[in-house]
Amino acid sequence: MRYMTAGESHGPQLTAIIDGVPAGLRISEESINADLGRRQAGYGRGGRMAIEQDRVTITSGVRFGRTLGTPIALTIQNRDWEHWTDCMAAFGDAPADLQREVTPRPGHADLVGVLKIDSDDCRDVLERASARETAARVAAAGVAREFLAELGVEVFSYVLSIGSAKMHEADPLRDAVEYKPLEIEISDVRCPNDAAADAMRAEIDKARELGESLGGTFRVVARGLVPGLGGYASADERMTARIGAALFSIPAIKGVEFGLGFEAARLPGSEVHDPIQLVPGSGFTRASNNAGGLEGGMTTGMPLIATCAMKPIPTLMTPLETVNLDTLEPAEASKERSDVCAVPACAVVAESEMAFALAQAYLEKFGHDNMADIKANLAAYRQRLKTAAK
Ligand code: EPS
Repeated sequence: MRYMTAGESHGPQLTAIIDGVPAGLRISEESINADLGRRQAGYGRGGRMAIEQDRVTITSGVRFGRTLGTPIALTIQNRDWEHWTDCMAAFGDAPADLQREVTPRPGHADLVGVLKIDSDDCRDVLERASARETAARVAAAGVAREFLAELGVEVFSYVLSIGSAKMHEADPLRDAVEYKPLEIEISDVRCPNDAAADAMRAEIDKARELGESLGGTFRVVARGLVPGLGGYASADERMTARIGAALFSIPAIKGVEFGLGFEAARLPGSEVHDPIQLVPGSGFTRASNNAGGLEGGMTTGMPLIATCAMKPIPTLMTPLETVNLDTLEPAEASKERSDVCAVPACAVVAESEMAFALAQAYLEKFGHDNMADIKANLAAYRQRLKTAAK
């Protein structure tokens, strides 16, 4: 299963095509729309989110609410397009009064992008490099999420820090799986701790006043996985690499850790590795989950826990120094409407990326033609693991 997206931030629409989805999977536009809504939300978002109300339209690959096993095409309209029809027209000449973007923002794709494609207008780059594209990813991954849900897998995320405001966790790798999705979803910073959430909002307010932007960290957790997804034999089978690549593909992600992550490099082996236990009639388990659900490039069956770091958004209302690409003189970087903080939104995108990577691994292991065969294969595998543990 794979997907591809197309679309500019201020073009008419975003498009995603997913190929390799098994037949017989029940999907609903409502649940994809719910994920799109979660991606749009969050304290610190900017004016664009007041314009958009992202909703998916599915135009192929689904009949009577079930997938056909054929490519699924999804689109999301950009409501803002109506304000950009001249500036972003696909054909015709550029308007005489076109304002080219010639003051690239440090931290965005603007400068390196125009150098790479030989353009004199950063808009040729930034329209696609914008994180708006992640709406199409969330829509595509909505199908993967429905697939995982049918197999008993849940993927959720929560925000750990925004700027210097951080949620305290006594035992992070245990706490991470205890949070209830509802207490995360009702928080506008996706943080289940009220005091930490207040501190995060205060940081965002302060940043907005200063013309600043803020990054942060969040965790993505997948529960209900079977052991043995991915593989140990070859580099491209390893889930650590595959999920890591998926998470690093999200704009602004600067760090990804699994389980203890960097902390594991500081501790002796006896405090890092998770003792193996046998639960008769059920299977093997671990006394702890420092590995974050991955061992030898495969899932262990314990919750998969990734912690991600997002850098602050590059568009600053108090801009940094840049160079004007026309005059080659020092200048202030462009400022256009943007978000002060999009960490909660980024966490939802990361859920989507993790869900897609996990769905691919399930399809590899249990077949990909249709849901009935996949479920039968999964049940047989679970039974073998239980029997082996008698
Ligand atoms: C975004 C839409 C964008 C930005 C943001 C993410 O809308 P606009 O550019 O019209 O304000 O709010 O993009 C960025 C942070 C970025 O760096 O490009 C969205 O839909 O998520």
